[in-house]
Amino acid sequence: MRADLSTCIGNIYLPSPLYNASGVWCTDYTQLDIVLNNIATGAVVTKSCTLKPREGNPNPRYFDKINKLDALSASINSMGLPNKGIDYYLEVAAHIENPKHKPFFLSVCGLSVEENLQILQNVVSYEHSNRYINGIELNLSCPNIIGKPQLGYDFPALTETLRKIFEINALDKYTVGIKLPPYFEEVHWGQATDVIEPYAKSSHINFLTCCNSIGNGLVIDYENESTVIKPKYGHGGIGGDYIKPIALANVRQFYNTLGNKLDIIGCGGVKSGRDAFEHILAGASAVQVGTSIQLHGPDQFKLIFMELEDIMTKKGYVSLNSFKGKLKYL
Ligand code: RRO
Repeated sequence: MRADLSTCIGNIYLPSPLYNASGVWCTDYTQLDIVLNNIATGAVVTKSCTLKPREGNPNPRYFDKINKLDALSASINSMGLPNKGIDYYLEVAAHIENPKHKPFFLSVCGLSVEENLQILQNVVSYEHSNRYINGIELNLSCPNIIGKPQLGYDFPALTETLRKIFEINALDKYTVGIKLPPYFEEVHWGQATDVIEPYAKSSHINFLTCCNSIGNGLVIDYENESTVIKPKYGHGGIGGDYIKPIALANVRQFYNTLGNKLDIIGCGGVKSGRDAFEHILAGASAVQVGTSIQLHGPDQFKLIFMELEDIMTKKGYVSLNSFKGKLKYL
C-alpha cells in the first residue's frame, strides 16, 4: 500500500506536506502558479507583502552555494522585502488557476503595527477573499529591514501587535499563523509560548511556522576578501543546511508546548525526504522548502516527496500522523 502524505493545517487540507517557504518562487503570478500547480506540493505561500509595492534592498542581495568544499547547501539573503503589494496578491489569489483546489496562503509583513492592520483590513474587505485565501501567515520575523528589529524577539511589542491584530473579528474566517524567528534559549521559547498561548487556546492562531532565517549572519568571500551581499555591510538571513538543527529544535519546542492547540509548520534546511521526515518526526504538520528550491528549482519538490514516500514505506508508516511528533528521547 502507498503511504498517504496528505495533511492538515488547522482545518485546511493539503494533499502533500510540502510547499515553498515565503520568499522563494512566490513574488509574481508565474512563480506562484508554478509552485501551486507542481505535482508534489500541497499549497503555496506568497512573498511577504507590504501595503504598497517595494523594490527591496540593493543588489547583490542573495547568495548561495556558500561552501562548495564542504558540500553544504546554504544561503544568505538581505532581500529587504521586495514585493508587489497586497492588492496584487489579492488579485492573484482570486484569479490563479487552481484545478486541484490547493490552499493559497498569503504572507503579510507590514513595517509597523498600523501597516499590518491596514493590510489585513484590505484582505478582509476584498470581496469573498476567504474563498481564495485559505491561510494568512503573519511574518513577525523579517531580519533584513534596516532600523526595524525582528518583532518576534521583542516580546512586549509582539504582545501588543497580536492584541491589535486579533481585534479584527473577520480574521476568524481564515486560518491564521505566525512565522517566528529562530529562538535559541529555553527562556525565550517560554516567553514566546506565553505570548502565543492565549491566542492558540481561543483558536485565533492556528499554526506557527518555525522558523525564519537566522538573522544577521555574515558570509565572507575568501578569495576576494569581501562580503557576498551588499546591504547591511554583508549581513543577512542564513538558510539551508546551517539552519536545520535550529529549525528542528524550534519545531520540537513549540510542538511540545502548543502542539495540542495548533499546527507547526517546519521550515529550515529541507532538501531531501529525510529532512522532511525529521521535521515531521519533531512535530511538523507540513514542511516548507526554501534554499533548496532557490538552488535547484521547483522540480526539487518531487524529489523530496518521493524520498519521503519511500522512507515511510520502508519504515512501515502509512500516514504522516503515524510518526508525527513521535521523536524518541535517549
Ligand atoms: O525579504 C527579505 O529580506 C526577507 C524576509 Br521579508 C524574511 O522574512 N526573511 C528573510 O530571510 N528575508
